[in-house]
Amino acid sequence: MVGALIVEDETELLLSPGERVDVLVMGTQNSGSYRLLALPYARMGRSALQAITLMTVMYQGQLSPVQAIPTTINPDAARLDPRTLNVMADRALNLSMGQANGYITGQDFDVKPYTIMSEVGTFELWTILNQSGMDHPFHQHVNPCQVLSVSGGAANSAGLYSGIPAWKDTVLVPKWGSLTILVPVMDYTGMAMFHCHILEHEDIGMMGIWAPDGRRHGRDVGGGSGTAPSSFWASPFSTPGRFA
Ligand SMILES: [Cu+2]
Repeated sequence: MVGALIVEDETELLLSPGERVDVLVMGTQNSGSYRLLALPYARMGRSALQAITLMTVMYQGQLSPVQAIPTTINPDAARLDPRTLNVMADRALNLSMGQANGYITGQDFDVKPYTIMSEVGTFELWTILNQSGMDHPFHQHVNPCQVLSVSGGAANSAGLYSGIPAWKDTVLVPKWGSLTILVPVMDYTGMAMFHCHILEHEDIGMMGIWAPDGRRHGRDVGGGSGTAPSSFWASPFSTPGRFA
């Protein structure tokens, strides 16, 4: 998902559930045994108790002449400028929890799914507000996004993806913070999802439906009605339950 080198000389990287990065590691230490660790992280004030060893790397022998890490991995990767694009909608989605339910803009998926109807060939701005005291990794299917800004969370994490040409489908929304993403709406017929990637939160309702080609059903391109018209459910391409 990442099209360019994002950080250099980092020894830690915050990864939320479902999130992926490509990492290039230089072995410049002395011969020996080195561990890659999953470190404790306090996502809601409590910290996990211990680090987990993900991988142990052993190496020995002479160091080769040190090669520089390339400054560019994919020269075709570019950041998009929303001011130059056909931005059709500017949406705000609120993530919240309460009474053992999860919500997107007040709507529980199991009761009344929050629904976005887009138009293929356009772009949208989505601002996801986290109205809870816990981090939520926001994941949208089908079309990866570019991060425009993040507020809240650790400063080095918040600024990580907002200046580089990375394509992301899962981005952390810090507790009491917000995330703004640029979403290209590509050619896709039928129903996709967006949800918190902490599965317990998705399962209690923090999930919504996204119809990238929903405009032909006649509602919600930019209006943010949050509900799907019956014609959408009647479409042969949009069968409820097809949440792949
Ligand atoms: Cu969550």
